Amino acid sequence: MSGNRKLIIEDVKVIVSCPGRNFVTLKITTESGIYGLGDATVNGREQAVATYLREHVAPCLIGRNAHEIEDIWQYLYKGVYWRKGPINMASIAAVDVALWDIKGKAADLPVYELLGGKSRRGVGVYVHATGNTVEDTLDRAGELVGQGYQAIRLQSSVPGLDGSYGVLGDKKDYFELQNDRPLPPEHPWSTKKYMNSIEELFVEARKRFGNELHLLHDVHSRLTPIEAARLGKMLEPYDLLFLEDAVAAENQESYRIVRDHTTTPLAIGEIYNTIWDCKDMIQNQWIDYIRTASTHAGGITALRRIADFAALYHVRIAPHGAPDLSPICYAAQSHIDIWAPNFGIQEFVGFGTEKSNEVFSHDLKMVDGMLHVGDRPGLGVDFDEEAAAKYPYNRSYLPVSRLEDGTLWSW
Ligand code: CS2
Ligand code: MG
Repeated sequence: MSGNRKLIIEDVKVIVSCPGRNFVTLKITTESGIYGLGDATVNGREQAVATYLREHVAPCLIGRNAHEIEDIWQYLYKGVYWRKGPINMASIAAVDVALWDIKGKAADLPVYELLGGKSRRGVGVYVHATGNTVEDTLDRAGELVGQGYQAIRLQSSVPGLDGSYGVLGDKKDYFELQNDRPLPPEHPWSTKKYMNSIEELFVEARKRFGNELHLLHDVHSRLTPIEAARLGKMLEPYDLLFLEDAVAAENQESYRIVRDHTTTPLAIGEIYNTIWDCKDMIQNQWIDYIRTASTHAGGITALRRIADFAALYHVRIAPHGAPDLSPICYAAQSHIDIWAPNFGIQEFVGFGTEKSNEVFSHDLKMVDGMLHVGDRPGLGVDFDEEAAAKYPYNRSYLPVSRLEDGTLWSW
């Protein structure tokens, strides 16, 4: 394999920094000086993926032609013998995204043009309203509606389960950096208490906002299939855009039970690493939205493949967009979103913090609840290494969930 326009990879750098959150950033530089950026952040396990990249992946990239994205992807997937897995796939994703960035810069085109061009004016998003009570949650949702957002995910603490679900006891949002705690914070869970209280949130939301606003909800995999089926039926009158992660689905077949009982649209996939993890779910049409993220499912090359496969079965993409995905991942997904014919909706939780904006820059814009992708060549993101050096890695864990008797539960 050659090609006349080789862009030889000269340097591969892995930078772990914590500008408000821990991010693993990959920078691939070619002999021409053109460089590309990738995100390899696996929340709570950042050093594992950084070491994997530094020790095992970087040496294989030096001297290769950066244009050969597909061959490098296959080399890192099939070639290592050990397929799939979050650490492996986040590493492949970071390389893949950095190479797309390089290809775009070399072609002087934004990545979405290389994918086939724009399919829509902007990318529709959903935002989060979270609170300790139904009223707090809906007040927050009201503010977001006032800012022009048209789709809102509602999460409220469960009465009787102190600090659970969505908001911690000290009001620290559950996906903020938990670095003031040496070990994962623990939350109590009771499916009974949750099922007894959840409907009120949506009853009140429809009373307050009417029927036009899109509403969503994330169950964080805490139910069994038959409980999820009951929840789906319970929420049907409130017309959700989707119900997310109702059941943990290492066993994809679980979704058949949920699907057979409810017309509430279903979404899953933020922790899936490959197309294989969602294959049965998509081809049996058990879900409506696939939420695989660029960073966790193998990059732009893999996400494009998942999107095309899903399109055959009327499944739309709704990529994960939590704050533990770096702005580089967010940019990569936005290019996919603006192109994919079967785009559904993109999760959006803001453009980062003051610190992260010092380290990462991007050309995305939010206008009236719609994300607009800029036309800079490549992904349109940049990374300031000097600024990143000011914010060293800071170990932090996601919370864990336990039943009231102490049994460890899904989160
Ligand atoms: C969530 C995430 O955004 C979502 O839908 O499920 O907040 C998730 O808990 C975190 O990204 C975990 O890293
Ligand atoms: Mg989720």
